[in-house]
Amino acid sequence: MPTPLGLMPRRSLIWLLSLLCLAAVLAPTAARADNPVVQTIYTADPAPLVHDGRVYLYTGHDEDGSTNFTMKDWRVFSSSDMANWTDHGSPLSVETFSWASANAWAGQVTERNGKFYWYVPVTNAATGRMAIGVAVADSPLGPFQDALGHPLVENGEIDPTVFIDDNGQAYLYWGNPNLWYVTLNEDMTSYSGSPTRIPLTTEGFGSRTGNPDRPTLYEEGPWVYKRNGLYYMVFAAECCSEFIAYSTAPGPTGPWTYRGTIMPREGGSFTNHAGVVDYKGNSYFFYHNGALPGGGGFTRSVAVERFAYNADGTFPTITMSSAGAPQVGTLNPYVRQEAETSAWASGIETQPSSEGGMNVGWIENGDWIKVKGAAFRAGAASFTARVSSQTTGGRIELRLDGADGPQVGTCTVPGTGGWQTWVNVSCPVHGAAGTRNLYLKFAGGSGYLFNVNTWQFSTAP
Ligand code: FUB
Repeated sequence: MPTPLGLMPRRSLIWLLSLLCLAAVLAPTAARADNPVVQTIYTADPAPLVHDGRVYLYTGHDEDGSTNFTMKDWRVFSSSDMANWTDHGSPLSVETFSWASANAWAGQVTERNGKFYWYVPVTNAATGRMAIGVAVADSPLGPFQDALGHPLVENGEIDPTVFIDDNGQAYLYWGNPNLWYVTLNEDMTSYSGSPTRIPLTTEGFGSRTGNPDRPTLYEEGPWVYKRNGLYYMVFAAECCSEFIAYSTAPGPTGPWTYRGTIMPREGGSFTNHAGVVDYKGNSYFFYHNGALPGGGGFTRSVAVERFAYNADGTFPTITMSSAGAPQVGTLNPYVRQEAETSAWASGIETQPSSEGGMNVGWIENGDWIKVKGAAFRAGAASFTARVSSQTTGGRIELRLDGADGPQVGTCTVPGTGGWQTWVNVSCPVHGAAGTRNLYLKFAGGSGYLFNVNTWQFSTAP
């Protein structure tokens, strides 16, 4: 029979309490985890861009069941707090390039003079080789159009990264197994001179053993940027499995010096691919792994860690976490929020909405969405959501702190006659105050219940 706590010897009690504390720290905390960033689809090859106060995260998209980099389109997500991410769908696919046939692999977006340029590798249908295309848009969310109608450059190699130096000179780097660059013209869609091969020396890119064809660690996925006058080239190293390493140089074209490992091999995907940005005073390291259920080398997921450079500008070692990056600030529940903005989504999927943007769909009983750090301040009085249902609807339970946490309101969703026939539903809210993690938990009968496009709380008059 267990001994009541009060009767335990003091030493055993301290031991038990320590164990309980340790268990609480080590317990799997699915509800706390915010990595990977996207849970509704598999994503890969992150390319973050900071623009106008938001982080835009461009990714590849591993198809469900992919067994060999089956990738047909690219995706965009954005965040203003590094914890809640909005799904913006797919503004670019292989089909955007009339000359391409397959392989929507790793690219990067940059902005110049109000236009957004997305450099991507795809298979050129005419040659059967990988080529680099460039798409252009007026907004970071697209829609992106093929800027040229043909490849920008083609040599059978992949993974473009684009960098614009302080003097306005832009460079495109790419390559696997080699490493190339060209100097882009100001139009960002043509270049001067010919592609130049960056010497892959062991001083520049470390040494690999056991592969005479590839004597350095450089594998693929370069990411070039400049910080405090130093040029950084972060890259995927030594397949397989890959780790992330980096080199630095005094100029954009070298000479490069190998600086070591940033992220060791881990995470259940034999590739990794990095993107690095500074945002709101912190530095962030994006990468991918196989962390979602069903995840692996061809079903990857993008994740992010916050980090700080060492005082001398070198990278610390960064390891993968399930916690992700800390939230910067809070989310305002009193302005209209997209339902596809979340820190974690369980069970649901997203789709383009007839009202613009995306909506949350394929909702079944028990699915939920976590919105991190909703600042309810003095308290919410009511909740309104824009919903649709081709069936008989269901309920949105408003819960705090966890998917089974305290329930502060319940909104009934009726059938609306169609999955894109939208109506507003409202319900009273009691007990939502302060800054809390909000869970929209979906309940009802069997099958798909309803869709949600937007939601918003209001305070008492
Ligand atoms: O996603 C396809 C390829 O896998 C990318 O182009 C590489 O960087 C590797 O991540």
